Amino acid sequence: MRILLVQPAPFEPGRLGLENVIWMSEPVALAQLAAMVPEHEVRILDMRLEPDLELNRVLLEFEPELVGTTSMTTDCYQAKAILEAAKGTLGEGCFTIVGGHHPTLMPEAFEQTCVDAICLGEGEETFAELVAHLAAGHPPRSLQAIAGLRFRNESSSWVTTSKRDQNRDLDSFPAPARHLIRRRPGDYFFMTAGPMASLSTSRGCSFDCNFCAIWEFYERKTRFLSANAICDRLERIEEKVVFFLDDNFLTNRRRLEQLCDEIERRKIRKYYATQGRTDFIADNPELMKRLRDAGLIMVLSGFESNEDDALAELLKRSTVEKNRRAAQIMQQLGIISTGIFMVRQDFDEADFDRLYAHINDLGIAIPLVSILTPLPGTQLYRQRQAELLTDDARLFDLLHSVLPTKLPRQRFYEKFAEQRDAVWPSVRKGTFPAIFHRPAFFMQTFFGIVRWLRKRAAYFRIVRDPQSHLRDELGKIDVDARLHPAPPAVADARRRLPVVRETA
Ligand code: B12
Ligand code: SF4
Repeated sequence: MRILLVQPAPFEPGRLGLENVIWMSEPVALAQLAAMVPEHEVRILDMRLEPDLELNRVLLEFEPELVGTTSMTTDCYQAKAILEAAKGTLGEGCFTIVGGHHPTLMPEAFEQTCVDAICLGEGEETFAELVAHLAAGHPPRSLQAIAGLRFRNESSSWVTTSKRDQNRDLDSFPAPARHLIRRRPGDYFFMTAGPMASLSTSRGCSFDCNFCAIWEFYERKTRFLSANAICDRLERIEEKVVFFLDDNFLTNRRRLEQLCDEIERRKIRKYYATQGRTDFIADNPELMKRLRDAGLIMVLSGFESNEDDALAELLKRSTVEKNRRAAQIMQQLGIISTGIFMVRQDFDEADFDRLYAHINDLGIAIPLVSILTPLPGTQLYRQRQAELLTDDARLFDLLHSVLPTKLPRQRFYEKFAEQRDAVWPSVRKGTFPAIFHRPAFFMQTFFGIVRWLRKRAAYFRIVRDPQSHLRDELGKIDVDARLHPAPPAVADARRRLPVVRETA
């Protein structure tokens, strides 16, 4: 079977968005699916890196019998546009499917005639069974036997099949078919570091922050690729820089220790970036040192707030003190800290200033300030759905406020746009120790620095301009609704559930 897997582009290239300047990762989900059907002819097309018309060219030239795409919430319209183009060009003979976080958590958004099936949850086995079914010539509207799908049946009604188990040992999945990803220098990067490969080494998280759906997507279970399997994959990766995509890589101490042992034993010399919680860093300085020595260069963590109450409200189950300690440890070790902070809709001007002062006090090398956003599938979404000003998926990018703000919107965005300049002392304080401790790494990123400075200049013009936020909202957020004051805090609605941690 000819299969085309397409990574959607952010809906308007060049506007606000992480991919533009901060983080562009390989289309790992698509490479993972491709690895499940090695007997078929599969192509991967990353539309974030291709001209718009490339999709039409490939559709006409390759004539795929199946087109699949993936979607976060913000990719929703572009993902549908891809499947629309496939149906429009190739007709009903081309089977279309979408999977990923948004289709799983909000499948109704994809129940359209250009979509034949929606993959719910983890995709590997569902996709392999679907391809085998279609390749054997079985009817495309009769998929009841394949678990983990929502599909259009013969009478064009949407039906859901039985639930797909998400228990399979991660080591038993084949490694992603990375050879199908076209990689040119500079395509995939984190800030100045690249060329960069991406590797997912665990699924799920044992915490339950109310703004995040990872733990719900993976049904409160966390599964890990073993240290051995990680190293087997690392040895096949040419890139010097590897991003471990796990949402919470810094957990399960035993696995991390085994990973350090195995990297040392096999003499794998690479640099690693990843995501992890600050409380783990604060509580495990020795292990962080070992990870640094094994090549860990950057950790992205959700610091979220300068107030313990706000952290408790988010069910973050950590403290400002842990954040502070983690920032110190990373400076001491020369690990670059990327810190995500959240601006809330009830912020007044002094709250913005206090947050920026706090970031400068911590000395985070790469501080990223986002806006509290109830993403579909989260507890926060369920709590605050009635207050949403829009359901336009493009604005759920954490850079626009989909809830009413206490400050007038213009002023809210003016204060938000101040961040780039306001937290510059933090960048200096956080970056110099890293350069001092890791000169070899920074020398290697020279071309990345040049490339990044060019992108940054274009990007900062947009980010620094509060009007760009307001322009993006035109026609999407009701002007009258912008004037509504923020409702009182929803503290009563807090849910406090016991946390189940891995036994390390
Ligand atoms: C890398 C990454 C990015 C990259 C690009 C992602 C990409 N699509 O290539 C970048 C940095 C650009 C990014 C940006 C953002 N991201 Co992001 N990102 C991730 C991350 C860490 C890894 C994605 C990944 O490759 N996972 C590994 C693969 C194997 O897993 P998977 O994608 O889930 O795929 C499996 C299934 O979903 C399914 N599947 C997926 N696609 C398909 C397609 C088909 C056809 C089928 C059958 C199955 C299928 O099968 C796969 C294998 O089991 C995830 C967290 C995570 N752990 O997944 C967050 C995540 C996807 N991001 C998220 C968010 C919120 C964002 C941002 C909005 C905000 C932010 N983080 O700052 C921005 C939006 C950017 C924009 N355009 O405005 C949320 C999405 C929530 C949602 N409701 O959509 C996640 C889940 C993080 C979280 N903790 O909530 N992100
Ligand atoms: S610790 Fe991170 S991945 Fe886990 S639930 Fe909280 S935000 Fe999500």
